[in-house]
Amino acid sequence: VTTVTRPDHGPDRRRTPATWLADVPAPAWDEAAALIRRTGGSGGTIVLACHADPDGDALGSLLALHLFLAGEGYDTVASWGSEPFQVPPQYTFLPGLATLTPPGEVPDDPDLVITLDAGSRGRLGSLARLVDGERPVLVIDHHQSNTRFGSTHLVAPRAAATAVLVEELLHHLGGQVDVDLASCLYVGLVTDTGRFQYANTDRSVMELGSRLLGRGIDHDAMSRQMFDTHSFGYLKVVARMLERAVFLPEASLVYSWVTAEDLHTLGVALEELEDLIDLMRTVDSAEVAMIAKEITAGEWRVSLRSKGRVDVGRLAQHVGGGGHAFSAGFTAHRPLSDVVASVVRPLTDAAGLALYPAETA
Ligand SMILES: [Mn+2]
Repeated sequence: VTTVTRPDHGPDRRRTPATWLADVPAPAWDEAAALIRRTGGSGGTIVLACHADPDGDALGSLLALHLFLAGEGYDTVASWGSEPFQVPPQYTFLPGLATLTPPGEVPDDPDLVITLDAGSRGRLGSLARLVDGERPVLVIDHHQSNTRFGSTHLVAPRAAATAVLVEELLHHLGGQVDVDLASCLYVGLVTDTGRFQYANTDRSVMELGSRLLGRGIDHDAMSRQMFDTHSFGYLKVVARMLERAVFLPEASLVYSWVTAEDLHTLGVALEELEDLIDLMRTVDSAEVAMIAKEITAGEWRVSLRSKGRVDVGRLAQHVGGGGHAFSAGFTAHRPLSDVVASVVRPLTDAAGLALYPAETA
């Protein structure tokens, strides 16, 4: 049993030993902290990059680490490699958004790159080039499919969110989590746990949530904007998606799609559709839910969710994507019927692909 000593941050820092901690070799934390301190100490530039088209965990993790390091006097630049460089409307309350740098203005030759919530080099979009070559790259992530593309890795597939890992790193850096950092971390935690409802929600998640609430965050206002606020056009997109929904019992799959034309005519941004999949996954007779969103003509971004019996992370990897056992995705440039077939085939031949976890409770 390895015990990790953590600084005492007051009475609200009670902890249950978290299972996910065992995913990261203990020395990696000191290595990561030393790397950051060494770079900062010599006046070096640190580029922080989360995955392209960021979700709540990517944004929250990016901003928490960026705000902390900038506050400590580090020269940090925070960005992600996709255009338009725009924060989805549900996350505009996040602190520090004005300090973000568009990808085109990110320095080409930083002294350290830290990636957040990105499972592979490709997920960094136009910033992927920064992890090539000799410079140190610290990878902070919780995707089971992580390809270990850096030089130092804080990768814990059992961590509920990248924000969980960032909080741990902050403590190794001797950082205090103030209300702004807590707000960022909470966004990562609440979105990646499906509002504390997915199977990745364990005691350590609830305790982190509790610690963050202890910092005085405005969690109810944040939740309202993240989950309960939509444009009128969004309702119409939902209506079209539901109307098209298809149930395939032989694959235990329910799926639907949203076209680029829907988004254009109804004036809805792709980023607003992050939680559509949660509606699809409520269908009682389907183990797997899928939504395909058309980014540009013929290019589909596909989200997959599993209720737990099927490993959709492995399914997504099989078709060129990645993710977690119960939440994953991929991008495909082919006709929708082919996209659907590429998912249905392995689902109807699940034994061949070993999509099902070994033991089922
Ligand atoms: Mn995440």
